[in-house]
Parts: sequence; C-alpha cells; structure tokens
Amino acid sequence: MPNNFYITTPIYYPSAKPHMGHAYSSIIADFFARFKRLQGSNVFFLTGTDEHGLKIQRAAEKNKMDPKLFCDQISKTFRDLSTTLNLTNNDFIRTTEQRHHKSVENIWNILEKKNEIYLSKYSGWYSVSDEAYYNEDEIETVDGIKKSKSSGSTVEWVEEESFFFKLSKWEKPLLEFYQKNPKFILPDSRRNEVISFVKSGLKDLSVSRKSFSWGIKVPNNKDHVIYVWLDALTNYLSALNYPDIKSKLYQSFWPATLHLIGKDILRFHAVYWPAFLMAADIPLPERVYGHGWILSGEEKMSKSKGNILDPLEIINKYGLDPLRYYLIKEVSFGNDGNISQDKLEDCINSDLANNYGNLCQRVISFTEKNLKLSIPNKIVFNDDDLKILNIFKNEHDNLIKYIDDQDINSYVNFIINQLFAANKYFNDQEPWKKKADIERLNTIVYVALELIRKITIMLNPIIPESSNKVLKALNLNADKIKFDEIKTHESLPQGKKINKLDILFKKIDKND
Ligand code: ME8
Repeated sequence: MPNNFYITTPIYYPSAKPHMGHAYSSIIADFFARFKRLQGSNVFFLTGTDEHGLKIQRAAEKNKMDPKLFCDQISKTFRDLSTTLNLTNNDFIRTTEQRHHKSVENIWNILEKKNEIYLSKYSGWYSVSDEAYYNEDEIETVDGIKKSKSSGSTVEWVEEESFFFKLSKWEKPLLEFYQKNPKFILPDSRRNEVISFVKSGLKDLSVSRKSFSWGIKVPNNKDHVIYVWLDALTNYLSALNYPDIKSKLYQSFWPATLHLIGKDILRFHAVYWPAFLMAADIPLPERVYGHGWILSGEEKMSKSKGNILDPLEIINKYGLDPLRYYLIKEVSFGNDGNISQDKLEDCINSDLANNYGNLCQRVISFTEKNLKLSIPNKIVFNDDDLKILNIFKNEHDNLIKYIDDQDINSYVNFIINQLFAANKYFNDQEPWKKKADIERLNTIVYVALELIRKITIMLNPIIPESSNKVLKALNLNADKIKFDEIKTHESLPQGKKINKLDILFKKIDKND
C-alpha cells in the first residue's frame, strides 16, 4: 500500500570534513529510504548541513575564512559524500539558504506571538563543540578544565542578555506525549533516558545569543542571533516548503515519519524539538531513533578526538557496497559498535564473497554449463523445494515489521540464514548428479535462481550496486522490483535467457 514516508538524517556541522560516523547515519537512513520505496511507499529522504553558530564561526576564523565561504567549501564535501555513498536523498538542505531563513523566522514569530518567548539574561555553562547549555550538575572538572560529563567537551561560562523559550511549561505535556506514544523515542533505553531527564525538571531554554553574529537574526531584535539548535531543527520543515503549509511537499510529508539521529543529539530531538513544535502548534514527528556510536577503540569516533576513519579511503580500498553492508550488519543497531578494517575484511570474505557471491556465481555458472544460460522450464517442485521457497512468503510480514521497528539486525540475520540455507540446498540437492533426470535438474536450478532473486531483492537497499548487477544477470529490471515479490516462486520467466555474472566481491587475502 503506497503511503508517505519522510526520513531525515541529522544535518551535519561543516566544521570539518565528514567521517565514518556521518557516513554511518546517512547509510542507515538510505537503507530505510530504499526499503520503503521497494515496498511501494512515497519517500522523501532529507540530509544536509547545519551551518550557523559559534562552532562554525570559530572554525572559519581558525581557517581565516569568511564563514559562508568556509561553509560552502565543507558543505560540498558532505554533498559529495552523499553521492559517493550512493544515497537516494531527495534534497540536501543548507541552513544558510534563504528558504531556511524564512522558515526559522516564521517559527520564531509564531513562538513570540504565542508568548512562548521572553527576554532575560543567561548565566551558565555552554559547550561550543556541542552547541549546548549544561546545568551545574552536568559538568565535571578534569585536569582543572570544566567539561560536560556526557560528551566530554569543554564548557565555557556565558553571561549575556538572551531570549528564553518557556520550556518548563512543556514538561507535563511532553511526559504525557511520551506516555501516549510509546514508540516516539526508540530504542527503549533512550526513551527511558529522556523521560528521566524531563522528569528531573525542565528549565526555560536560552534561544538566542548576543555575543556573536553568525546566525539568523531574531526578527525584532537584530542584536541577537537565534540559538543554532532552534535554527537547525527547523530544517526538517524548511525542506518541505514550510511555512507554505498548503504546499504538496508539506501536505504529503509532514509530520516526519522518522528522524534518524545519533544518541549524542537525543535531547535536542526528543525534548526541545517536540516542545518547540507543540508551542508553535505544529504536529509532532512520529519517531526519533537515536542510534549508537561508531567507536574507534573504546572511544567515540569524532572530529574533535581526531580518531576518525575516513570513509573515502575505505571505499577506495574495498568498494562502497562492502562498507554499506559491513556498517549495516556489524553494528548492533541502537548500540555502540567497534569497527575495524580487519573485521571489515572478514565480513567481505565470509558474507559477501563466500556466501552471497559464491551462491550467485556457482548457480549461474551451473546454468551456463548445463542449460546454456536458459531459465529452466518443465519444473515440478517437491517438498524440499517448497519448504525453502515458502520461508520468504511466511516471513514476509515479519520482515516488514522488523523494518518498521528499525530492527535492522533481525532483517540482516534473516538474509544471512537464507544464504546459508540456499547454498546448503544446492549442495544437498547435487544437481550435477541429476543429469539423467532433467526435470529434477531443471527444478533444482530454477529453485536456486528463485532463491537468488528473492535474496537479491532483500539485499537491494543494503548493497544496491551489487544487487543491481545480479538483477541484471537475471534479466530483471532493478527499477521495477518490489519487496512483495519475495513471496512468489515463479517470477523468473521460464525459457528466457539469463546473463553471465562477473565476480561480485573479490576475496581478500589476509596474509597480504
Ligand atoms: O550534531 N558514530 O552535527 P554533527 C555514529 N549539526 N554516528 C556519528 C558519530 C559516531 N562516532 N559521529 C557523528 C550535529 N555521528 C548537529 C545536528 S540536526 C538538526 C543538527 C552522526 O556534525 C550521528 O548521527 O556533530 C550524530 O548524531 C551526528 O553525526 C552529529 O553530527
């Protein structure tokens, strides 16, 4: 059933070039976007860059550049990465764009008109790296330096006139909302974290800064720039033509289906964002999913820690699909995950080369040698055949549920199990010994090709390029495939030709 599905990644700070953590969020979002399209949904997938605030201003100063020119340069590296990662994003938003300024000013004016904002003075701790205010109890002193306990970033003391958003007023409505919408924040551990933070009491939030200028000006007081998080979060609306709420994009895609973010920015998305929206009388998104961190050793991979793995280097060395597969499979989704080149190589060898690649190669070569690359006809399924083919039909609804619950690992495990099962089927059925029984030989090959077709459809959102090669070998049109087609057993046109397939994944010699 076609329905609308709006998925977003965080908009990344162009303070330095993108790293594996950014690639991770974007690849996962792309996986969901591709899957939902495969299912027939009307998908809008948004990513982009978050370009205002002190963090960016300082990064530009450090590089002796005008902030806008600095952002132009680095934002482009994020845009280019989207292409390199084969993302199917429908838009790439930059917060320095006019359409976004208009949208943020509009939200600000609504909040002001509704009396949700007042002028006062802020004195407290601020982390420029996180662009976040911290309470005294969220700070610790390490080697004489005040740091945020949660992120470890250095904080500085700020005292200045500031506009405040009446966040405290939304404490109860937020708790009621979480209660009524138990899947608004996932995974559950993050939901509990947010609920206890809100229960511990919300203070009004400073939503403007006066001591620097790189941002969107407060409409009626040009001495202030709007707090970068109020600015940034609004991007999710700006890309849908907000404030033109009659526009087709807004009508089709708001409220967002899924904001996919890292757990570091949960508070902004699961507390501040719904509070801003409630206050402005705008419907709330359906879900915020806070995934875990990609770790390097025991630490979060991050620009400021300098322990980054460059996605471009990895892609140049191993190819894109292996990286996409590895990140989607290897990290237990929702939790932190350690990644390494060594484990990536193991994953390429075991799952991609030995399991999927081998299945495709041996079945297609067998078809070439014994059936001149024709899809066999005169087939009669026996119980063994139906058993293995039916698993997909029987599990179809569960597989969709996994995706709708963001349970990526169960989805991938199913694929891996079916790859083992399909290889085992081909071994156990020994078609090479059935040359005297052509009907049985034909049927085994047909079943094996059907299994490849089903698994290849399932793999399409994960490794699109390789999956498309296999679909092409089977003479199927990659643009026309649908997820539901994993349920059928006789989709391959009997008697038609298939094509030879080049090696899909090269095995890596680990002794090199
Ligand atoms: O926070 N592991 O931008 P940002 C996994 N501009 N994911 C990681 C990661 C890691 N080691 N490091 C980064 C911002 N990420 C704001 C967002 S949204 C309205 C504004 C991913 O450049 C993860 O999704 O610091 C994280 O939430 C995001 O990048 C932070 O990117």
